[in-house]
Amino acid sequence: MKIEVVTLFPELVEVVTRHGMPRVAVDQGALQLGCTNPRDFASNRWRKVDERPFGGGPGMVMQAEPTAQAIEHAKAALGPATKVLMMSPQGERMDQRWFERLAREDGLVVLCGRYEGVDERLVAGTVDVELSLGDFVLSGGELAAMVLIDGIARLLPGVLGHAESAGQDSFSVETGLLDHPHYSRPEVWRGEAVPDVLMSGNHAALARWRLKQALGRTWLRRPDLLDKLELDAEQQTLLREFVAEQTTKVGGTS
Ligand code: 9D3
Repeated sequence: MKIEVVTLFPELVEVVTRHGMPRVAVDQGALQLGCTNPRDFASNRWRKVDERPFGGGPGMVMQAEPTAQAIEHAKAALGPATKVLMMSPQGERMDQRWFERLAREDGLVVLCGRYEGVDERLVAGTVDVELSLGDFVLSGGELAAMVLIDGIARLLPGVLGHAESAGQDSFSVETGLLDHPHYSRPEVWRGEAVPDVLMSGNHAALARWRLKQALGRTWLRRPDLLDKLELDAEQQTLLREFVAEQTTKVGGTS
């Protein structure tokens, strides 16, 4: 997979492949990351790429022409059929399903907006999809692009240790549940022991406990995720057990 990011801050975006899974993906040859800077296509002596908005208002707008030339340059490296994504607060909310879909592409161009936005004539004419991280205000699209690259890198074939599949993830579309809690050595830490079931060696009981914790935590923290699922009989029993234990806990001594 080749990703070309169109950005006024290439040095910021390149940081994402210096650590962790995206770095592994690059080292293994599963991912290539390049950046193209619209500033390199500015036609004025000052390499200026922003202008005041027609109609007035605060801030500046990224101009269409240098941005278009940067996208065309990026696309030339990847082939004319390559999808152009734009990181934008007006976009569709990114989620795991977007990562899974995009990880199947051979290449992507990712446009990062800065200032108040990008000239709409360019957006309408060249951008295939606008993607957002969520309903909060960032100062530009670069961090969103880095999130996207991180999320995609770990899905590329051969990048994750092959034992785990992406399907076991907390947010995988497959389980639709939050993850169960994790514990490691020492068995007692500052007076607190790990749950007995983890030390019992009973694999069936462990699997049931983990599923129960995953169901219970999803019920507590993200009930919206549970609404989308059809729980089977065992899952319903486990969740009911979790809920029963929870209400006795909250009740304290009662
Ligand atoms: C406060 C500025 N807003 C005026 C009403 C508009 C605005 C313009 C540009 C808000 C944010 C930005 C820059 N943000 C992004 O480019 C961005 C973003 C975000 O801000 N939040 C969540 N996801 C994303 S993806 C790209």
